[in-house]
Amino acid sequence: MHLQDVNSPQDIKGLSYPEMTNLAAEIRAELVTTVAHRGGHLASNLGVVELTLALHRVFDMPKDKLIFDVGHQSYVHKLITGRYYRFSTLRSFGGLAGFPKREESEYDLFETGHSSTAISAALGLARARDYQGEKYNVIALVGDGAMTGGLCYEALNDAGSCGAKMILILNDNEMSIAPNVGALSRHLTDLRVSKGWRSTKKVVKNRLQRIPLVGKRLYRVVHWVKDTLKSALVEGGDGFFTALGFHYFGPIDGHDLPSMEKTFRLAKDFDGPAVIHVLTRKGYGYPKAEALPEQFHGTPPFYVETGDPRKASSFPAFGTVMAQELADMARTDPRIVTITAAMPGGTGLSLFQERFPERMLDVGIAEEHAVTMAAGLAVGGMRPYFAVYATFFQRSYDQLIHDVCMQKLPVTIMLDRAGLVGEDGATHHGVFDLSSMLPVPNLTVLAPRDIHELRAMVRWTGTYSGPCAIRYGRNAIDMSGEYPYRGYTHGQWELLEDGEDCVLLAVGSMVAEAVEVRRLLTALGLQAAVVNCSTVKPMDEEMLTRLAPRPLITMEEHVLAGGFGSAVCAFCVTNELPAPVLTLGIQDTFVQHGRHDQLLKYLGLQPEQMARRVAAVLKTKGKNQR
Ligand SMILES: Cc1ncc(C[n+]2csc(CCOP(=O)(O)OP(=O)(O)O)c2C)c(N)n1
Repeated sequence: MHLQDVNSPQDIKGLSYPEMTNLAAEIRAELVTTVAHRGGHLASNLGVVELTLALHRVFDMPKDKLIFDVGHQSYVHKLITGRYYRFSTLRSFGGLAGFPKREESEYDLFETGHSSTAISAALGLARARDYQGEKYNVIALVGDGAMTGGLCYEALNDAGSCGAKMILILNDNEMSIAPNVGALSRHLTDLRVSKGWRSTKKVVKNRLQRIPLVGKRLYRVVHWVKDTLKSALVEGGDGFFTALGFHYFGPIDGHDLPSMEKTFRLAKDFDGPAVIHVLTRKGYGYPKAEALPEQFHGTPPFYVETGDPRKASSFPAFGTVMAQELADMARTDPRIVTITAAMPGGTGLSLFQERFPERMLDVGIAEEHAVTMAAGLAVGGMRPYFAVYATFFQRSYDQLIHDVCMQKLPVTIMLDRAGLVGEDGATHHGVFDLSSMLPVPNLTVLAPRDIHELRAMVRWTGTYSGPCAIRYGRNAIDMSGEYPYRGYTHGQWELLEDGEDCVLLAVGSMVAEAVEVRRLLTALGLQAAVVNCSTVKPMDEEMLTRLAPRPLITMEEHVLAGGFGSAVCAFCVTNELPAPVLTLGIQDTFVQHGRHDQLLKYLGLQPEQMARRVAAVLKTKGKNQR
């Protein structure tokens, strides 16, 4: 049986273990080839090959329900649930998603992308099953990194006390994206140590007992030392989960199919909440990923032979610039401290960490905690900067309002990956931040046009004593060739180009697009002004009032509802100015995955499309048409 013959999990249930070993090797080869071509989450998937196969052999999906936490490790599951032939389209526009998708398959029961949701969702399902008198198993597959998220503990607390039958598979590879952090991670290490002792025990027992005469006595002494040491090291062993009302199985080797299957069967028969602690190795089977699991957690397309990315980025990304600037400021300002929620590399903060290891705090996947903890730091006299992807910051909304802004605390949020992120898709686009932040009193909201403006804004925050958020996108932008940056003045927009026929009011990444739209409009005989609206809140009301008599067009890589365009409309209506003739942004829809430029095109936000719409609206409104 080869991978291409596997149409459903039924096809692998009867295979022998040697056949399964071959299948696992074919799956790994397919993972490496496809991700090398498309980019994606490689190391995590390589680590769960045997684990996923064991789950599908012991349980009866889709009758039994499997929920992936985060969902980035669902590629193996996709390959054996009828999607092998579409797997080469992974993460491409119109192709398979990189995360579970209900519309893709009945085996993708619950959509994920953000971390730490699976135990809650599984408990909900288990309760629904019990309310409806049905019989099936519910399994949540959760990584040790995801277990740093607070939602997991709310769910464990509830599940352990309600006693519903459900299985939590804890996939422990000692890594989040970066090495895992926190007290639970230490506890899991203790459990691993206890396992080490258990296998050592077997070896020691066999070897010592083979020594004539003294062997048995010596073994008893060693055994006593071992147990004493073990209890000192493990301090209650599996106590954490059992204290919460879960039955604990493990730890077991997540690359040993037979022992996993044996344990899964035991757990299947257990009537109540159970946790199975499975040890896996991230990147297993592809030496480059095993050696560099962080780099291969989420990788751009790469060369299989060398592991090198196919395309090198040409100048520093926004996150790098942010981290460098903060590190420079931190030399003279000892109050500056940075925070990441398990993303030191992605946010750029690892650069800050290199220079100030004591002043970079990795709190785990705990965005809510990060913000409230930042508020505490600020009250204590520090200047915290929390660098976080816009999509994950959605988690911290109440903390932003209640803990930071109400108290006017000097906490700065560096919102990375704002706008469309591309291949990671709907769960990861950062397109709701302005709508949520603009209504919050006391909060300053900024969006730089390029890396130079970001640098200036970061520097400015050092002089500011209130809450501030700075949003920037994934792709680095440098406009200094055509528009050298002249410096940041808080509350003032930047008029980059003037023009009589209309005014393009653009935010962040859209400023460079607006320049392009202007060029296209010029070719149509229309003169457009271009404004870099870098302070989204407060707006430059004076400039807006001055420009409003001309037809206004707003441009943002963000949903239209409640975003920048809405704010401009509201200002104009309130101040009896003519409202914008066109607001360009994302309609009321969840945008799927694909290349950034493809998504912009799909949404009608490419410069040519925007220029056509602007020209059309100016024509129909009959305003300033030459
Ligand atoms: C709320 C949230 N914050 C951050 C992330 C980014 N993220 C994706 S996977 C991951 C690490 C997950 O580690 P783990 O659960 O152990 O899975 P592994 O990749 O190690 O198998 C992080 C931090 C996320 N998906 N959701």
